[in-house]
Amino acid sequence: SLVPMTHVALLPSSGMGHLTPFLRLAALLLHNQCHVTLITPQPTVTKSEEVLLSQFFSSFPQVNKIEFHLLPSNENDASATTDAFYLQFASIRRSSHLLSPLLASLSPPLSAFIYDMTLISPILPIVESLCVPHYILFTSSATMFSFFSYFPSVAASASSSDVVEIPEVAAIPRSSIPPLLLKPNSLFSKIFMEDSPKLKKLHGVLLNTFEGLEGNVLKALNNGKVVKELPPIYGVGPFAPCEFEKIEQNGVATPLSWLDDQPDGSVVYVSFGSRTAIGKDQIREIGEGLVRSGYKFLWVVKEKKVDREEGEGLDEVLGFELMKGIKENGLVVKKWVDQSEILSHKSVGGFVSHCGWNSVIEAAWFGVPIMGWPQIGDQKINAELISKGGWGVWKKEWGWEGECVVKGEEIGEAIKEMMNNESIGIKATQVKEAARNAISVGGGSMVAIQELKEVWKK
Ligand code: BUP
Repeated sequence: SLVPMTHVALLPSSGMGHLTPFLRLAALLLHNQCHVTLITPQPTVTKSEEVLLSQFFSSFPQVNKIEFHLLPSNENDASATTDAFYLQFASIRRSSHLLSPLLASLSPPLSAFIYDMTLISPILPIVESLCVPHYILFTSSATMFSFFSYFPSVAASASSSDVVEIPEVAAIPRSSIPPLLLKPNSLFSKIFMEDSPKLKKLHGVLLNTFEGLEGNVLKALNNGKVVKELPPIYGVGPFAPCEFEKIEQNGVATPLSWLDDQPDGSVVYVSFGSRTAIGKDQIREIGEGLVRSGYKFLWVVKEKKVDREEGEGLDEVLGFELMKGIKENGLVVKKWVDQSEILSHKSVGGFVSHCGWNSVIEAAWFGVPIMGWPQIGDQKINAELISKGGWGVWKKEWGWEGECVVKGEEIGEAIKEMMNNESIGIKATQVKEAARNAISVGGGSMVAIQELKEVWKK
C-alpha cells in the first residue's frame, strides 16, 4: 500500500500487573491498524503469564513474536532482592543489550518502541543508536508517575520529612511512600534513582489512566508543573479487558455460574492481586470478617507470591468451623479467575482490593466501589486517589502488608461501609461513565492514540 505501515514493538516486564496492560495496549494498537511486534522475556516468572501469552498469540496470529531469552540472574541481584519479580526485572535489565540486533533487523523498520517503566537505563542506549522513537508504558497511576519523576530530587529529604509535596498533584505522606523507596539500597530505589532523571530523553510516556480519574495530574505533568523537561505524557486508558483473556479449558470458556445465582449487587469480590501472598493469621481474619459482614462473597486466596508454588486446600488454614460459615455465604477459590468477568457481573456490588493499578482501572471500568486495602508499593497512593474520588473507602490505619493483623470485626465493618454507602455507589457509576467516555470518539484517550499515530507516521 502507499501508506507506510506503522510498526510498533512492545517489551513488557515480569508479572501479570505489567504483562496485562501491555497486551491490552497491543490489542488497542492492532485495532488502530498498527503492525505489532511483541517481545516476550523468557522464561516467565508465573504460569499465569505463560497462559496469557499463549492465549494472546493464538488470538492474534498476525503479531510478530520474538522470544527474548534472558541471562540467568546473578549473585549481585540475589543479594539485592529475594522477590522473584524484582529478580526478573534485574535479569531483563542485564540482558537488554541482547535486544540490539533483534530490533535492528525488524521489518518494516520500527515506528516506535514501547517498553516497561523499569527498563529505561538499559534500553535507552539501544534505541538511541537505532534512532527509534521510544516510549515507556508506566503501569501505575499518573499520580505514582508524578512521584517517580519527582522523587529523586527530594529523595534525601523524603526519608526524614513527613510529606512529599508534589506541586499541583498531591501531598504524599511518608507513610504512603512505597516502603522500598525509603531503603536507598533496595533494587527498586536504585532503579528509581538511576532511571527517573533520564525521563527527559524519552519521546513520551503512556499511562493507563484517563481525564475523569486523573485529569488534573495529566495536566500538571504536561504543563511542566511537576518536573521541567518531561516528554509528552499520554493518558491512553482505560485499557479495556479483552476477549483473549477469558479463561479457557480445552478451548472452552468456563464462566463462574455461582455468580448468576446471587441477587444483583449482593456480592463482595475479594482479591489482593497476582503477587501478594497473605499470611495465615490474616487469611483467617479475612474469612471471619467476610462472614461477619453478612454479605455474599467471592474470595480469591493466595498463600504464595508465585503461582507455581501454590498448594491446594484451605481447610487447614481456615479450620472446620470457619470453613462451614464461609461455604454457607460465599465461594473461596485458590486459582486464577477472570477478574473482568467478575467485576462486570451484575451480582457484584463491591471489591475488596489491594489497589494494584490494573484492578483499580478495571473497577473503574465496571463502576464497582472499592474497599482499598493496600499491601505494598504504589498501592496506598492509588488507594488515596479512590477515597479522595469518593468511590471507595480506605482504612489508613491498617498499614502495610505484615505490619499487623487486622481483626475480622473491623474488616466486616469496613465492608459494610463500602456496600451500604449510597454516595459511593453513585460516584462509582460516574467514574464508569467517565471511563467509557475517555475511549469513545473524541474522548481524551482516543485523541491521545490518534496523536501518537500521527507522530509515528513522520
Ligand atoms: Br489474582 C488475579 N485473576 O485471579 P494489579 C488477578 N487478575 O484476572 P498486581 C485476574 O491480574 P502490580 C486473578 O484483573 C489484573 O488485571 C487482574 O494486576 C488480574 O495487581 C491483574 O491489580 C493484577 O495491578 O500487580 O498483580 O499486584 O503490583 O504490578 O500492579
